[in-house]
Amino acid sequence: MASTQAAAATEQAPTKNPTLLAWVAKMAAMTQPDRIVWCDGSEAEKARLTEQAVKDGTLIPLNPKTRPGCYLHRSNPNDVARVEHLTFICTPNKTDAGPTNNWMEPEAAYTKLSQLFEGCMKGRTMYVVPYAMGPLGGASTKIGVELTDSDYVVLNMRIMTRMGKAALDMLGDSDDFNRGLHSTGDVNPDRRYICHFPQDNTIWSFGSGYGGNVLLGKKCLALRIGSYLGREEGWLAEHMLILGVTSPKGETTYIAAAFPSACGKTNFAMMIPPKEYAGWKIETVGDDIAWMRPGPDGRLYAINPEAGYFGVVPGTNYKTNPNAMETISKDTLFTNVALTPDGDVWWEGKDGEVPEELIDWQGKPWKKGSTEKAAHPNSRFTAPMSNNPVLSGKANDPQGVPISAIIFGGRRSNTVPLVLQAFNWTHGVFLGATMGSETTAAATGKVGVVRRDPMAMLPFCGYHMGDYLQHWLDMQKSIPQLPKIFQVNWFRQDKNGKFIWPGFGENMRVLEWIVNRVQGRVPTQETLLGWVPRQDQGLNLKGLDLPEEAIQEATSIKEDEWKSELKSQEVFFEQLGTKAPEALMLQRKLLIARLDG
Ligand code: OXD
Ligand code: MN
Repeated sequence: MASTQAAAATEQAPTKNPTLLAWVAKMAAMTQPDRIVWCDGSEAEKARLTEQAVKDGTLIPLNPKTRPGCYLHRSNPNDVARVEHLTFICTPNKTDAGPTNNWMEPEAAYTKLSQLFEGCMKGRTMYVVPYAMGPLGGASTKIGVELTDSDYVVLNMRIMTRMGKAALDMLGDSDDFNRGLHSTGDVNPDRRYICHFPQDNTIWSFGSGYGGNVLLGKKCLALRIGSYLGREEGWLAEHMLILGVTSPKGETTYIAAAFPSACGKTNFAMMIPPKEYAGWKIETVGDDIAWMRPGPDGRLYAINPEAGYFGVVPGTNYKTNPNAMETISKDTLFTNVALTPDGDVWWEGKDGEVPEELIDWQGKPWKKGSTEKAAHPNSRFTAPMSNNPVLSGKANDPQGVPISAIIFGGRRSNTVPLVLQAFNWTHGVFLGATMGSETTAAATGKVGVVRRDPMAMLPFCGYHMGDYLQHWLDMQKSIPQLPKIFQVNWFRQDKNGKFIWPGFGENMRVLEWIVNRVQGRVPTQETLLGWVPRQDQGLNLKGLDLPEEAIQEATSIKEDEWKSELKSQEVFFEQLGTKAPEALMLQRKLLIARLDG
């Protein structure tokens, strides 16, 4: 059997790359698929796979008049989010994975997962999916190959990455590619593992069909393996959107911003400025991941390694994100939203009346007024970035864009003010390191609990978090023109639990202040925590219907809240033990001294 699979893998292969052929043959011998299909990324292939996915019930075609080229997928209800407790970093030493990751010894992990993968593709097709993370031919671009038995994964990968022949051509005969193996298995949460082997540039994912667990280019390669490679090679792989903001004078400033999952990165990256900002323009380079490395001119350059968006659907509407609504109007895969009687999709927070009747995300009849959600809170769209009306002309530039500001933003109902600027790079790294955020539906587990989420990378850092923070500090030496660092919080609530700051397009006001600070145009006010907008020459609040007290509440710094915040930060730093960077410990001491002083 094994030799038949090996022969089949080689015979039909559109490549002579010996390392790739040998690896595919080895994986095929283990998983024993009935067929091996090498994906070329063509339109014909897309049509074939889509037809087959419709036939086998994986995809439901939507109304071609209202949603041309769009399909609905319903996942197994036990498989709707990332599974952080089943995600492992497999390094020879446990300390290399660090205290914030689950760890398995590599040989033990390979053995355990081999038992699951053994024969798991019998009766199924193994798709060989070559893909590029980053613009084709770019120096920062990385090649991966994902072997999967899911046509849904292939169809998503062709949106999210540059997939097929072009990626294979870029790889040529090189052995420098990520080896990704995925099987949906029997979608049993007791037999579900997402394992990363950074030393082998390998990912094995078993038992899930959810994007964040199985589109291996995204969280697994672009962040977990990427962050590991970034440390080895002197760059940063970050959970950040990248946007360009252009003033009426035509000056463009590029900004990267880290927010935890489901905290509005996609909305921010596609924001439409309010009417007071006529002539200003926001353009999207990326909505989730940034790979950043020093450029020849001493600035930090960022690329978006992805080619599509895997965004949270609920709450998306023409008020919160008109550009996302346009983006998902065609050629989009929807996962776990509700279906309307006329073949369109619906979700909580969509514009217009709530329909009287729907089919919910689990395929069950749903009536208006039901206490159950019609769409899953973590329902998603997968859409090509080329659909985005405000896609930056630089999104496909292999050089990337020079970053002038980095923003760290958590979801905090209290404590963290609307915006502040770090005193310097080290203080900025401290602000990123001490980010906390209330958990969301993007990962399984309790929602709304504050957890430390350094740089929004807690679930995505592929090595010891202490070493990761040290790597950030060390990068200062290789970036002569450092970006300025900022912290924001759109999510502060009043005593009735209502968001104080209106957010969405109005975040442009904060962005303008950041741009002005970067360009050295406005003075600022020093506080215990950092520099904040001055009352006189600060945020532009013209046309914003918000009482003065609300602005004060959103921007306030309450010392009692900061005393408990510091305790929670201490628990996090203690976890890092001796790997907690000394420079950050000093920042902490300085902050305590300022608060006590
Ligand atoms: C995502 C996530 O899907 O962060 O981007 O979970
Ligand atoms: Mn994300």
